[in-house]
Amino acid sequence: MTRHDQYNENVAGRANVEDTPELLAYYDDLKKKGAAALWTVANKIEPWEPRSQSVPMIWRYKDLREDVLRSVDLVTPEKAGRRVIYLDNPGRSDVAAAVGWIYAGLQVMHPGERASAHRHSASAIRFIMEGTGAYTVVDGHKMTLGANDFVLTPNGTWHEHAVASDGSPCIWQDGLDIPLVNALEANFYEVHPDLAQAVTHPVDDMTRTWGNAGLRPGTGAWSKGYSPMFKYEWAPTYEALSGLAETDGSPYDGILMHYMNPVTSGHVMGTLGASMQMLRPGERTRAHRHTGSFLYQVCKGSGHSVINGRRFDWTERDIFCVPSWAWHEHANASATEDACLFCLNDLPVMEKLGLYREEAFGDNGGHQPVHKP
Ligand code: GTQ
Repeated sequence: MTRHDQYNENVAGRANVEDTPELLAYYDDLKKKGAAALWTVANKIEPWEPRSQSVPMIWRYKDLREDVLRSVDLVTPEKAGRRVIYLDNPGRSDVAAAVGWIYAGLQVMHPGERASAHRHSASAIRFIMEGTGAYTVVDGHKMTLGANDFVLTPNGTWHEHAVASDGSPCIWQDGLDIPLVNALEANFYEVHPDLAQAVTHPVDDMTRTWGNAGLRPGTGAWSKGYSPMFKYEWAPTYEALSGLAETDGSPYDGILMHYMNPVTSGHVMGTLGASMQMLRPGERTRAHRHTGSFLYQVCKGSGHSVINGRRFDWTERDIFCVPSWAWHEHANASATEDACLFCLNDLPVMEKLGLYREEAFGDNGGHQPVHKP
């Protein structure tokens, strides 16, 4: 029982009705008619504050990588559709989410392999973890991808993934809003009639057109609800963060930059946002919490995060989640090297619906007491 639940027992306006035989019979009668008494569920469906069902957790790459590679010998991309090992949060298994309403998986592809083109109502990002030669085609635009680059496949866009025959085996993280779109009962899926798309534009044209600091193209309007940039590269991202290393940054996040739709300055897609943050050598942030679901991937360095009082040590390529309203703080383990965390989140949804809320951890100099495991 939380402090709030105990308090709840004696608070006017909160449900506090004891079962009697008469009431139980009444509830049975209502159930038969497809109805129920609000006071039997009110405290559950209207908690004092968000109660995430997602479990804070870490997926360590050293534990999962071999299993991901093994899938290559077990199934073909043709048969599996997509050869992916997904991250199954024990609190969210029923909706196949890694955290909140966000799905994530690790996909592996060998040189010369290709997944057939399809489109769906769910939006996706694909973040490259290792390997060379990966590319994605989105609505006829081909994007080449290296480690720590990511590509958008926004809802409704035709997309297919492949690895060039002169590349090396690639593993990437898929992140999609599948659980959210399913919760909204709005998910459609279609296979491309030709199974493969024609590339109808110069390679990497969308990033070359829209990815120039301080410049926008003189021709061509863009009014879709997602970024035209499609691919975001690691090198300029890291350069931008490094250029800010001398500034104060955020006490909760170090140097954090959101990837943006260059047309609106808003999030990259309507339902999924992404950011990259740098923890400078020796940096330890203060704890805070906010609504929204957050899935981090360690791109560089090592350190730890404390999430709801539990310490999670991480190193490159590990993935960990911060559920909605969970206290969290991060620390870089190195006194000489920076650490970088990529983060996929549902901030665009929280912000658009007016549900974003944030709170600082006040006690103990802004740091959570850490529970012993
Ligand atoms: O490539 O669009 O990991 O539809 C799961 C579902 C990837 C994809 C996943 C998908 C995709």
